[in-house]
Amino acid sequence: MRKGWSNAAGNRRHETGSPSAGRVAASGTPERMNIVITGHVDHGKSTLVGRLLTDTRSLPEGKLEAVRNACEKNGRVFEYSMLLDALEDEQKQGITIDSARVFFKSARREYIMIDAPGHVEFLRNMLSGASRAVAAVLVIDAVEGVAENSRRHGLLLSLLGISQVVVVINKLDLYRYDETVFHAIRQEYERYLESLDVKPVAFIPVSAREGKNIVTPAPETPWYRGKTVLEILDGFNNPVPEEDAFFAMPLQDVYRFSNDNDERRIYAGTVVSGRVAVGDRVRFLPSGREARIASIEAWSAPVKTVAKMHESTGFTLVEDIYAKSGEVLVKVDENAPVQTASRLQANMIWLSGNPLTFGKSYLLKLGAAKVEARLEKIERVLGDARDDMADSSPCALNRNACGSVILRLARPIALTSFHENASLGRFVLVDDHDAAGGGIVLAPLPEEAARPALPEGFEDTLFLLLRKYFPHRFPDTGKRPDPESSSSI
Ligand SMILES: Nc1nc2c(ncn2[C@@H]2O[C@H](COP(=O)(O)OP(=O)(O)OP(=O)(O)O)[C@@H](O)[C@H]2O)c(=O)[nH]1
Ligand SMILES: [Mg+2]
Repeated sequence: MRKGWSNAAGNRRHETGSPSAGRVAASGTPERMNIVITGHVDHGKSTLVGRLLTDTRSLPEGKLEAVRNACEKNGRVFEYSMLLDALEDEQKQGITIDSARVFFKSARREYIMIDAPGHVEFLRNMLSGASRAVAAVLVIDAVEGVAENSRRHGLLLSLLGISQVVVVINKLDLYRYDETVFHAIRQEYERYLESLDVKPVAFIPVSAREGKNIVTPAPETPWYRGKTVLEILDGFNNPVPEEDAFFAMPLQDVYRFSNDNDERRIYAGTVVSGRVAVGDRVRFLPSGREARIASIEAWSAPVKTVAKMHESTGFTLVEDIYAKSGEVLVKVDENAPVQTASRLQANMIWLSGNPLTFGKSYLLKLGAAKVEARLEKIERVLGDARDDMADSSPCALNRNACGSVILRLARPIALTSFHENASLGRFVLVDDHDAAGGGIVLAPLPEEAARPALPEGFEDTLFLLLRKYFPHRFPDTGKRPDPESSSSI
């Protein structure tokens, strides 16, 4: 076993893992699936997850009883969602970094459930767990019916290309499992999702609180012959990591061994495609620097010689090179479709009250890369989630609007289309420290062809006109106005 490693500031990092399930072995990893759970506020997302944890017996020994007893002592009504809070408290005490994730296990595989309380959180989670979600559960409260976030999240899933979707219509106990309530909501939501090209695998009538049709079929819904939530989840497929899929790993950080005399660096990240082995020659993109893998490091785990897709890992290199977090490692002898580009065509959703607009600078986060981005073009806009109206001359993406856009980055980054690799083809745009929008890369684009030269004297004439019509913006100082400021007339 290797010595622990630390980041440059000397803070020890822990491996991500769940103390509750504790089943994520460092080696011989069983199949694992990331699922995002979405839906409007209070529709029962946390209750559903709490139920799944309980009914699959994934909770730590005694946890359920402890929470029930605590409720009784304090005169509170027990809620399944409290189990998540209890786990979160436990996680805060030490082991897991990402508290939005909950683990449970079926006979088929392990699940990482990402509980997204709201759309902004949903987007934030895209930065970590949810961005790797391969399937989604959409929860709808039977009493409230299809709500704003039910639509918004459907739209978001469509834009993110998450095609394995199950809709659960919850709280049917409040209607004594009335079939007509279920069908009415199903019909309305199905029609909406159809317009987005989202085809759920199933609509399931459930009561999360009572545990009906979650893990075991409910006798209260004899009219429903479909599968339970867990059966549907078990039927979802992880993308098959092809044996010869290209290797790619966004570089998250560079650490030094905590051992004082050890000068080596560890290049750390999560493998998002393929595999890499000691001895392989890797290239960092966009810098193009190359080096050979000397060792593969793991925290509290036996020494390994291979790192595979989904594994968080760290390498040392034979030739220590300067590399920045955000670069992407590929293998020199593979033809990985990872491209270096400073423009990209994307499908986006915008969630902030301040519209996505031209002339403004945003922070784009893709993989481990963070780069300044500007809107270059809006090719098409879909309106609010409620009305898919097309706008022919869009000048901004307003709150909750979706669109196809072209973004220009301040410097090139390494990426793929979403189709090639989900992790390297998905991004979030940050506006003023808030995750304000997100999307998927349809295509990395080449640099624009150089602009044709302007006719002689054109700029001077233009500036004279600007000064004439916008004297407040371009006072006559005897100098030419700064062309940069012309965008903010
Ligand atoms: N009657 C009934 N109530 C339920 C059911 N599922 C959830 N609830 C109740 O609905 C309320 C909200 O449930 P949560 O699970 O916290 O909802 P949520 O979607 O996680 O809410 P946010 O995280 O705030 O968005 C709680 O009081 C639950 O007890 C159900 O199947 N039947
Ligand atoms: Mg919740």
